[in-house]
Amino acid sequence: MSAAVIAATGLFTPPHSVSNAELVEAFNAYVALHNDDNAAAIASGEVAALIPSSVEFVEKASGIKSRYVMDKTGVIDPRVMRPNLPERPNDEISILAEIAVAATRDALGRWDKGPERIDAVICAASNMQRAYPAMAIEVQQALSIGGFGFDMNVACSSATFGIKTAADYIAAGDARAVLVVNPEITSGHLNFRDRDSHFIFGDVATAVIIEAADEATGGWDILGTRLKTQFSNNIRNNFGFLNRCAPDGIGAADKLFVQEGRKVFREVVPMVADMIVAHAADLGLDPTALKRLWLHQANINMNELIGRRVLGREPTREENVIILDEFANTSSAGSIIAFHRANDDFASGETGLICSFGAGYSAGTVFVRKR
Ligand code: CO8
Repeated sequence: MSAAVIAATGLFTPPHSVSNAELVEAFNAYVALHNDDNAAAIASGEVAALIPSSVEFVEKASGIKSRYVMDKTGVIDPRVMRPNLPERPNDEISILAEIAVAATRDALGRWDKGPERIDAVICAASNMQRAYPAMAIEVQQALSIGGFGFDMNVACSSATFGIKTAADYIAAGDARAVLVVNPEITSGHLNFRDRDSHFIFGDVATAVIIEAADEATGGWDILGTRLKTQFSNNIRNNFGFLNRCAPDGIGAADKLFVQEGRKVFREVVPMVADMIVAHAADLGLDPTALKRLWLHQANINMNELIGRRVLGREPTREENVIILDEFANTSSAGSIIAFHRANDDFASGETGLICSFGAGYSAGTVFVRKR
């Protein structure tokens, strides 16, 4: 049985950044168009008037200031309100696999070995390009990686579930190194016409190479991994292959992301904080002695609360890394971006925590120690 190491990480950042001001301007232009088009029905009470969004609310409620998207033109056009991403022919790599490959190339540039040393690819993300063939196999093909690949979806927790799966393959002797990619084009399933959530998400891709400890030079020892799920209806997306079979017809809104944000906040914070503290105790680690938390990036107030409960003090920005101000919620990739961006200053023996949480509910903890 071989212990596993996080050997390298990589990041792909999409070409377009959208500020809160730009997003809110587009939303409010859409609201004005809707209210004008439906003036008579609104006056008679048949249709409810839409209410504008506000930059101040978005920043105060979430901490988000901007987000990256794969296509900005459609997102900020009040008559479109979704990214323009043309379909590709079957002989071209899919857009999600393409950004996963870009993040992987970044990770490979930070690793002392090549793709021929990777024996498995896991694409762990909250939305897949299609049912099959798997994106992971496209990535394998694009980078000439041997072995096997498959896709898995645990919403925002996909990356930590993927890292645990990879570490288990290594422990079982099934692979020398495993690539976990997290391509997230969340703008494809975000309802930019919904005032409650139009600002929440952003696009990105991350990659993590997990390697057998006895083959690795440097990197991060994985001290322990733990996963948890608990059913909740508070974050849903009902898009699926059976939609077209519903005899009564279907509404479109619930085939995009929907949530009860307040309930999620209230229920997930204690669940995750308790999980982290219990997992640390089982590993013989003092959570208050962790040098850094790389938490899932959904909401700054959530991260500050979890940080306080875990570290037992008001964490500094250095201890509790925030990247959601720039990236928004990038689903599975958030904690990996935070880790990727803020780990250079660790000395050998220092410990930290990668932690994700989200729909399901689901949560994953990965404690790491610099080698
Ligand atoms: N502008 C101005 N005012 C607004 C706006 C807006 N845009 N939106 C709401 N308001 C108003 C409301 O009308 C309400 O007014 P009133 O008090 O008069 O009724 C007031 O602001 C407060 O509204 P809320 O209670 O909804 O606001 P909150 O303070 O709770 O903040 C948040 C909303 C930011 C959504 C917050 O609840 C939150 O972040 N919760 C946690 C969410 C979370 O972590 N979700 C995890 C989801 S990620 C996941 O796992 C899914 C993966 C799939 C991703 C891919 C799909 C795209």
